[in-house]
Amino acid sequence: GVGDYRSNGHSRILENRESPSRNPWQPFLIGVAGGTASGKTSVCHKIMCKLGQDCLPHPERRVVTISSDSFYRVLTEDERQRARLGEFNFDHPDALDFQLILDTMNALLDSQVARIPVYDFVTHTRLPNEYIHVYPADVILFEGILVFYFPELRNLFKLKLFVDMDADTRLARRVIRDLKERGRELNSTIHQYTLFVKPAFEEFCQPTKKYADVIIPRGAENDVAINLIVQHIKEHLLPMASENGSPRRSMQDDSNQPLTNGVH
Ligand code: UZR
Ligand code: MG
Repeated sequence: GVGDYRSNGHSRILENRESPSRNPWQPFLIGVAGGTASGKTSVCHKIMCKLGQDCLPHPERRVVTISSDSFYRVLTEDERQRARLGEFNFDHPDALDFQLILDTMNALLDSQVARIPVYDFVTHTRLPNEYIHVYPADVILFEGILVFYFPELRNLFKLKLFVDMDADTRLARRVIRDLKERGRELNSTIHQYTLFVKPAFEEFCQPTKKYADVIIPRGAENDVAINLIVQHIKEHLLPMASENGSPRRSMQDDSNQPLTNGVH
């Protein structure tokens, strides 16, 4: 939904900027890569839940997830025609608007509100005058098959996760998802997978696994790995836990509580 990316980090950003003794506040940017249907979205959701974010109203969330699906390039008429015939490769890095991704991530790291386009997969254009506003949060998860492909983007991540899942499981899930959620036909799903998805995974996604700090086998099922990551995120955020003598609620002490202390 449109509100999904919302998070209100304003009050604390301003407070931190007024404190000269402290490094400028920056969101903790996490990249989440992995093949199609590997469980990237589910892993991000689980991380948010375990940080107590899912139960918060969107404007109060301190953790936001952004998907690279929002950043597909607007296609030319010729490309759109090919897309309609299933002959356009959406799994190739060129299908993404890399500059817009970079500008958006840099804006968020610079504590600015970012405006993200809403991509329409039916027309392969961006919905006119429709944007999702992302407010700088404490933790920003950016997930997508190719988020480690571009070096400039890759270097912005403070933590890089690769969600690993067997290719046959991913194909099975992708087929079910395309048929159920995307209204596609079995034949065209298999055709697209064979022609584009699989080769692009092997050429552009799989090789980026080596850049990961943590590889998560079995994807979202792997609660042990997800718990370790959540613990790491909490520890990284801990130095910011108190402010001007008024202690923030420690994220470590109350892992089941939402991170709402900046919101008054
Ligand atoms: P993941 N994709 C869609 O087919 N429709 C959408 O609305 C969004 C994404 C496909 C995309 C790529 N290619 O293969 C894959 N196309 O989903 C990436 N077309 O998404 O990482 O969740 O599998
Ligand atoms: Mg997904």
